[in-house]
Amino acid sequence: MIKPWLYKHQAAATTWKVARKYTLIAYNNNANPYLGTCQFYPKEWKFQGSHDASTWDDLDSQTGQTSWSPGVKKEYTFANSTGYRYYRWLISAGENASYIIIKEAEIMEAVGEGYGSDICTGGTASAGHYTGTYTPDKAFDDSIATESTIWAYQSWTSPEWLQYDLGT
Ligand SMILES: [Ca+2]
Repeated sequence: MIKPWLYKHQAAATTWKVARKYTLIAYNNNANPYLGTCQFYPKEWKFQGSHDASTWDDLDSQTGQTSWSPGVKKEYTFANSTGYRYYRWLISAGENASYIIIKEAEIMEAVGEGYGSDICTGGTASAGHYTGTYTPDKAFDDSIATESTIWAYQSWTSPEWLQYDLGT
């Protein structure tokens, strides 16, 4: 006989998503009406997965990411065979000390020969910090339409993180 608690635990584990790709739209050379030309993009980060939001496994590491163009979505793929509930970008360097900004972030699983659609839906976004109304969920709202649909942290210090909890 299968114990109910065991069955429930196994069922939950099978829903964890195995991330194999992410995309980022940063903030670079945007003509801001108040700040002028801005370069507030991340340059170095690790993409990590976790089962408990406490212990993290490194899945991807990037340095020297300085070739951001306005509105361009940068794509990163990596090897991974483990499903996680939590994923985050642990940002260790940015171009500018004034702000760190992400306009939009996506995470995908491998599907067939390619990758599926964004799995960051129905869960909970969080970050180490944010400024004003530029809350972390704005990095996952599928919009780069206006200056208000961004996650931003002013006078930021390293390390800073942007996280998505896919839920149970
Ligand atoms: Ca957004």
